[in-house]
Amino acid sequence: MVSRRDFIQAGAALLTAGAVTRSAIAALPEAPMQDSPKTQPPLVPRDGRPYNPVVTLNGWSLPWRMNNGWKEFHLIAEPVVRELAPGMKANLWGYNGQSPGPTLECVEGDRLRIFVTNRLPEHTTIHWHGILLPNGMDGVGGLTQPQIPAGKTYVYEFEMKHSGTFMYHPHADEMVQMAMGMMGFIVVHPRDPNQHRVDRDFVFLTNAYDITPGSYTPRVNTMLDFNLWSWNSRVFPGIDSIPVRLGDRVRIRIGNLTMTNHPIHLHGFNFKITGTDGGWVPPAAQWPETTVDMPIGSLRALEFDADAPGDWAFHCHKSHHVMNAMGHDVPTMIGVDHRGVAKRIISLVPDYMVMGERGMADMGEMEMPLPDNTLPMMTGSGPFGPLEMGGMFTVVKVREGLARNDYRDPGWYRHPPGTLAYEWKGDI
Ligand SMILES: [Cu+2]
Repeated sequence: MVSRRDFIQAGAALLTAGAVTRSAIAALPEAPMQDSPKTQPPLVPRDGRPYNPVVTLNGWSLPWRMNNGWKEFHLIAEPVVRELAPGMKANLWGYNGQSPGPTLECVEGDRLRIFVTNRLPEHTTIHWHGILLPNGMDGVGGLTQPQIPAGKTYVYEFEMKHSGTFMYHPHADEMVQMAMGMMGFIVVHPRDPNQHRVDRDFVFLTNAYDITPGSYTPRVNTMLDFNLWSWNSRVFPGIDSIPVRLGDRVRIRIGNLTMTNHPIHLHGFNFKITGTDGGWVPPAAQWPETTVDMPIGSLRALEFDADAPGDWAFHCHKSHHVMNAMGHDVPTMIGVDHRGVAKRIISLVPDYMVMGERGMADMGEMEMPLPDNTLPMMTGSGPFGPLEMGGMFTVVKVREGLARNDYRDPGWYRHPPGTLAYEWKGDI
């Protein structure tokens, strides 16, 4: 019944709608699984209405089958192991092999039938955030439907009445299930593929985890003091870059399912907010920005013309959200001269390291011993040395001459002569 991991690994060609076996037609739709945390190529629609697919950052879109005019998806709620970045994995809950779950893509006017199989140890539901639908399909456990018990499958059926950007997540034991990573993206494309058309259309969710250094499972009772701030359950340097062709019109759709706001900042361009989970923003109501503050439980679609080549940082502007676990509790040592003290401590503790008295940049390049399964607080390296980042950070890489559907990392930008900051070698 379930098309397993080899289905996905067979390549992008198989990752298209309608790739189901004959025996599955009479039963539940297949539930494709994904075992890679890397950004997958866009899922080009093979049947149903045509549309221009999105690219899910460090994620994928779920194939479907058409059945008598219904577009059928099959989500499996289940425990998953997600790599947050190379060197750290987490025991999360998610859908179809990953957290977040796969992006569901459909078209305005589509009738959706979504099968949800619960393989969690407790009950769950799915709420379709922002979608206008019959009350009994809204997925609020206890209010609009019975909870889906462990081991059972429920079916949701509704028509997609308007295009836009939406999310899905449980409305059952919500604090635990969202802290464990259960969420996903829904994109409803316009009926006319030329409406709201862009060249590259990226999607991701913000989420956050509190994983004690050296352990694997999030502390689900944490309210505010998370130590891993992630995009699609990945942290820098595990977040893939966003490759863009020079001159492309680019849309990035972001949903916030954390418990705080995120001011997301893009270098090198100004953008406009063209959509929210309430719909498209009319052009007359759009204003230029370089930072969009993401309210909790909301979506923003930002758009810009990628008219400047380069490696442009793209990140949350809360500085603690661009660092990883460890170090939040380190005392501030700037200006403290502890040379004399350090000598005496080293005679007792030979491995003792003094750090922080000139700032904390040393931590970006120092290979500190860390517990297993723990990422450095400030990490990553670029063409000029350590980036000293973590968490919600990646790079929009704008390059001339990329192929239309090429989403591979183009490497680091080579700055033309005369366009790079340089050292003053004269008198000071
Ligand atoms: Cu943030």
